[in-house]
Amino acid sequence: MKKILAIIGLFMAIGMQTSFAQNSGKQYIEIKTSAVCGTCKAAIETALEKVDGVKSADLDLETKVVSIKFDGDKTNADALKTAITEAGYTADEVPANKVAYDNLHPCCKSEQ
Ligand SMILES: [Cu+2]
Repeated sequence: MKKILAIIGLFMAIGMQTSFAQNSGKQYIEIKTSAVCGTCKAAIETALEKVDGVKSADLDLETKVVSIKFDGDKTNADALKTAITEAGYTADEVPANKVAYDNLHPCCKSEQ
């Protein structure tokens, strides 16, 4: 019986690895934001680095794109976008949280 369970477990492990390979482990994503200045850059990077599983977040102010390295077992693209929008900025197609956006420094408000 133990042997059968071990074999079943092995097949499940292989199956899971195959189906979740793209969503687990080390992941990298680039998200376009509405950052304007250095304050925005710091706010977005800080918000992202607070998300469990995020290894690093680096925003390029020229392109407004934030490059994020994260652990796909702990977080995902949607959660990362939510962290950005809740800081008051847009994340790709997701609009900024209205309240957070209204609380931004006036110079950090992009055209929305
Ligand atoms: Cu700003």
